[in-house]
Amino acid sequence: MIQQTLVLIKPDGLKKSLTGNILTRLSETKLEIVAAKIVRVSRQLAEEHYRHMRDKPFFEELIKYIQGELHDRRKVLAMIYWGEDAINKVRVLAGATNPEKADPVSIRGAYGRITTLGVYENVIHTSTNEEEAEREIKLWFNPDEIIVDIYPTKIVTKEKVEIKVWA
Ligand code: IDP
Ligand code: MG
Repeated sequence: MIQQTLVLIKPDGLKKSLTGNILTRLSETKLEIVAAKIVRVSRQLAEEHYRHMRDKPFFEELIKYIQGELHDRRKVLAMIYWGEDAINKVRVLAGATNPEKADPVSIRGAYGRITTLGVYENVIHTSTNEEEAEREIKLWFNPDEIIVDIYPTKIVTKEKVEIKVWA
């Protein structure tokens, strides 16, 4: 089945200069990148992205982590990978959530670590299933940032919207 999945290179991945390595590993999947951007993650976006974790004792640390406050890199690289069986293919390459339990040749197994404060720094996020992928992709991207039509869209007329343009 053709699917799409959200991939984030988290701030620890960027700080450790792993972007090239991770993209090379992901290219083994033969999936296509159909959207990509660098994002400065707001608290609101972080909380919404990790809303399923809000009752965890490490939630506050997790929010700081994805916002880059633990690594002095206030950005993530957000991408959408698209193609046959995309969700599972990327999940397998990423490896288990806990970097110590992840297959040592997976991305998380090779590059992740567990900090003394307890949050798993596992360098990459990837959606778990189709429902999560849809929720996450719609949270991180607008339709016109994606070069293929993946979910239904509609045209709305917005009045008095202020946008920044080149001066
Ligand atoms: P996933 O990223 O593999 O989908 P989730 O359960 O959705 O895993 O958790 C989101 C993120 O929260 C993980 O990637 C990891 O950074 C962190 N995390 C999850 N479970 C734990 C835990 O038990 N201890 C510390 N950090 C965790
Ligand atoms: Mg998850």
